[in-house]
Amino acid sequence: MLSKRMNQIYKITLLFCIVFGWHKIGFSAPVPASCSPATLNYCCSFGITNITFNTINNTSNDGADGYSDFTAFSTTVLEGQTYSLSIQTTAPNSSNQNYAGWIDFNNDGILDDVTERVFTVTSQLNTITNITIPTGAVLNTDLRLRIAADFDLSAAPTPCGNIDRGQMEDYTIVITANPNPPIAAFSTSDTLSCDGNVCFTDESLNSPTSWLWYFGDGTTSFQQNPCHSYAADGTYTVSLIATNANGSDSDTIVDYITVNLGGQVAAINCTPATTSYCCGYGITAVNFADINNVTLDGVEGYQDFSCTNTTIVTEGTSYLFDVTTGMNNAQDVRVWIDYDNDGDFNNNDELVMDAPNSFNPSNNIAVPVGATLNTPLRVRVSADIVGTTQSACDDNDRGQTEDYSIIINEANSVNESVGIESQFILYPNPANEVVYLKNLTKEENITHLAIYNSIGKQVFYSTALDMKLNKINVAKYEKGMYSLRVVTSKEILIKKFIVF
Ligand SMILES: [Ca+2]
Ligand SMILES: [Ca+2]
Ligand SMILES: [Ca+2]
Ligand SMILES: [Ca+2]
Repeated sequence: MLSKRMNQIYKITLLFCIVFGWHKIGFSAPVPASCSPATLNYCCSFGITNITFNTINNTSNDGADGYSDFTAFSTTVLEGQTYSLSIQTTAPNSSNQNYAGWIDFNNDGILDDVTERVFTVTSQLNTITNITIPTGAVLNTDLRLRIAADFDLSAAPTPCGNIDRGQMEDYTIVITANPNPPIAAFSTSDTLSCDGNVCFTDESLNSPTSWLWYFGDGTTSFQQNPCHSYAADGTYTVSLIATNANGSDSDTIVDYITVNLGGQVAAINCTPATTSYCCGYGITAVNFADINNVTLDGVEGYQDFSCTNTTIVTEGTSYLFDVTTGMNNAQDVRVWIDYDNDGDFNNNDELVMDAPNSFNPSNNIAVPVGATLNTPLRVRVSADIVGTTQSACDDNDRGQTEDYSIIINEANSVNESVGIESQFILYPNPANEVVYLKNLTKEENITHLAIYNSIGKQVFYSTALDMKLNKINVAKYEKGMYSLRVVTSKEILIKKFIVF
């Protein structure tokens, strides 16, 4: 009798499990994890006090609880969908944390730091980030989701490394097959390009398995995340058709990409990296003439705004250069302008602001006469921990480097000057081998000479000059009209001549 009743209970339980699934009745959990990292050096409310992810909304104690197994909290998600994850930490903790997360997609109990990492957030207080569920994971099974929060001056969290001050929390997710066709979407960070190279990111939902891109210049690609090189200036409309086993969808963005090949600054052989970012170091705004660029701090590392943030200035004129670095940390702030457009910054005459140990410095910058004209020139801004003596190529310790550009126009006052000009004689004109510049004045020293071709490109520059007579070799110049700029101790003259 007893045996029969036990048998009935067993059958009912089995039926229950088959019908409703293990996880729905609370008996199940992910396979055990290979590790449960401890919290070391807990203090000051570090850790996680709320996780909100899909249907999970769990408020908990901070890192004082150490590793916390919340796998009783489960949520079901679709393959190929992206879900928002919110992580909160509570006052009085006012220190930023590094966050990371992993999902045991293959259900082997091991959280692989590369293939199963689903997000990384560096040095934030509270954060909202996205988790995209890939295809190919084990379906309809309880899988472990692990979330780590750690002191941002410690090593970044790994799935099995102990935590410094913060904590790890584990949850359960169940991934189910996605029956939907794609919803096509894409983006790029290069909507304005000066080198013509544009990389696109597929942001389609529901896991497309093939892609067809139309770049707007008659070319296409089947890659998921293609980079394309536009050969000509213009504005281009871009389309993407995304397809999976359930169907297709397309997305078109009209006039999405603008290519301006003339805006390209000279290449430079260094782009300083940010090491050990923390605590709000870096640059949050730059204002200079028409440049007004508000950005994130050093968390973004090196940023090249030389194509998208450019301004026109006039030689011999002063402009306020204003760098916002925030009030958290004094920083060493420096600004360089590549006035001679050689792709290199020298500290003698191209370091235009040197503001050590300062907050939000600004400086009046006088654009010199004699710089390369009518050409985009690279401007470099660096903000870094106090006490380093960085050059324009050194990596930043905590802070960051940002590049901008300027185009220098001639001052109106130097157009075809009068008066004493007649005492500087240029001959022969036209020329095909050499030209001579003779100075008939007694008191004016020539400080430098520069020659520009018909499109404003500098083809000659010299400060090694004779007081009375200078000879310039033009034998290798292409035929055409040239402008010789004569800069003296008193004035600037323009002399036009022809090479034949
Ligand atoms: Ca917690
Ligand atoms: Ca795994
Ligand atoms: Ca910035
Ligand atoms: Ca230079």
